[in-house]
Amino acid sequence: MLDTRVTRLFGTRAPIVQGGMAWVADAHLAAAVSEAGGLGVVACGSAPPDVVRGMIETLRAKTDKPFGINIMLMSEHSPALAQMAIEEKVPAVFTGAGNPGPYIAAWKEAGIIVVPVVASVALAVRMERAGADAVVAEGCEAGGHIGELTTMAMLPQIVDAVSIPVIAAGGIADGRGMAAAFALGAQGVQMGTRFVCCNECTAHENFKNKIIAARDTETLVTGRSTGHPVRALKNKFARAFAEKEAEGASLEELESFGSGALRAAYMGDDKAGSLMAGQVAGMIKSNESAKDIIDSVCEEALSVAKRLCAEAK
Ligand code: TUI
Repeated sequence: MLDTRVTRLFGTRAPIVQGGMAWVADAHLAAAVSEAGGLGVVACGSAPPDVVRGMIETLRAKTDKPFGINIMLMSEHSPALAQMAIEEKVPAVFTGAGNPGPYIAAWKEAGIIVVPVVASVALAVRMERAGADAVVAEGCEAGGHIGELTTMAMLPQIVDAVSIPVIAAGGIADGRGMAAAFALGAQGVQMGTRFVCCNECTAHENFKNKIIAARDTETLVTGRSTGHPVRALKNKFARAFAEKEAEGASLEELESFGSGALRAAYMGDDKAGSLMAGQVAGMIKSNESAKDIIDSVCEEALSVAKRLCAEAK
């Protein structure tokens, strides 16, 4: 269908990676995405290794297709999770929210495909030198923990700076976004928010319905003052967090206010929960199966490419 360096790297049918969203990206979502021809990714979030082992076992009982795990490097468990990935022989490890440099050699030795999520050219270059197989270039349109740069500006700069394949993330939810990312030099895309509204995603329907109801301007970035900016849907929690931040609350106070908010959103508390979602929330209008999402995104990207070719004549 769409054969790129990214499909060949992972052995998938489609060059689509599912974002490793803490709580939301469990074994059920990841298995459905992998089974549908994309790369499903189990998010470790703040879970300890034994919980993630159980998730990997559940996923492997549902599909024999390739998959990945995402290690969020701010987690206290990340050194143990890095080791667990080797013991479990996971096909691919993605990392976020930090520099995975110290782990890369051991993962490569174990035959694991290593894909750090980066938010700058400098980190992309460092990751290539350290042996990464690809990078995810994630712009600040994304939901959750973000960097400074937009996908549109950052992606071509990373593509020019590295030789490994680049997977675009942040602001992509359909085939037009995929075609745009490919025009900028990406060879794959990662989508998170679109997969929250996936039938196989176990997040509470209150969370999914908030994304489906969201308009373009309904996300908010909080946490810039703490050095950990996070994009989420505007709700009671996000507004209260922004207010505390503006009043100069301490890092400890903000951290304790925010702790547990991601789990609360997953469980259906759309007021006290942190409904992390990207700026594309306004484009998502319904829940669909993982297969329908992957097939329609690829089909639309191909039809955009054909239209551009026809218009270029
Ligand atoms: O990691 C993400 N997104 C996330 S992690 C997360 S869990 C969380 N929960 C509560 C508060 C905060 C986070 C929710 N969403 N995306 C990948 C990503 N990585 N985006 C940006 C980065 C990044 C930023 C700076 C990666 C590396 C970096 O610098 C590392 C260095 O040392 O230079």
